[in-house]
Amino acid sequence: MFDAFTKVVAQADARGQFLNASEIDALAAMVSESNKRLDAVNRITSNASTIVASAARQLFAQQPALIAPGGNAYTSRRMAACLRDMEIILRYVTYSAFTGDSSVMEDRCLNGLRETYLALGTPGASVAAGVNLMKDAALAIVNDKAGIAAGDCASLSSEIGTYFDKAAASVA
Ligand code: PEB
Repeated sequence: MFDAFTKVVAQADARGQFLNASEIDALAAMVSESNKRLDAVNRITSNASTIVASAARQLFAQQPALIAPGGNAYTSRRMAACLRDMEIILRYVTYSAFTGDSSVMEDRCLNGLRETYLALGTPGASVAAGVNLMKDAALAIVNDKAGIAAGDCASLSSEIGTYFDKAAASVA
């Protein structure tokens, strides 16, 4: 498991080189902007159940077959498993956003997930659609201007977006 710092160190070590100026500059920028990152992680974390519930509601509105008899989220057991899976994926996105690196999510959540869904008969494309809906809901909350010091969060938002994209692509 890497974070933005250990990843750069591992890459430099593999080359047998010191950290170069652009690597140090990039990490220094990450440190100087770190309050935004912590605020974003805090906002997603403290609104996790809202993000999961609103994404799931939209997913089932768009794909009603999932909750119809015989559907992959039909019966409260499957519905509970589905909401739980969405929450697990969102949790790993927050870890990735916190550390600035997706390896924790790739290693502990996404690795083998496509094969798991294939074996379960759970439609990966629908899970991916759910992840994309969580992305929209989470980024709307991250970018909410209310109650927070104004700042440019474009690059942080797009970085966080890539973690959702990675999760969606790994199961689609
Ligand atoms: C992954 N999901 C399910 C299972 C596992 C995971 C291992 C089988 C065991 C169980 O039922 O608990 N577990 C989950 C995960 C990690 C993990 C991400 C990462 C560390 O350990 N059904 C739908 C939607 C979708 C869904 C498309 C978006 O209609 C999910 C939610 N996952 C779903 C369902 C099941 C499941 C299991 C319905 C139950 C499948 C079944 O038993 O029929």
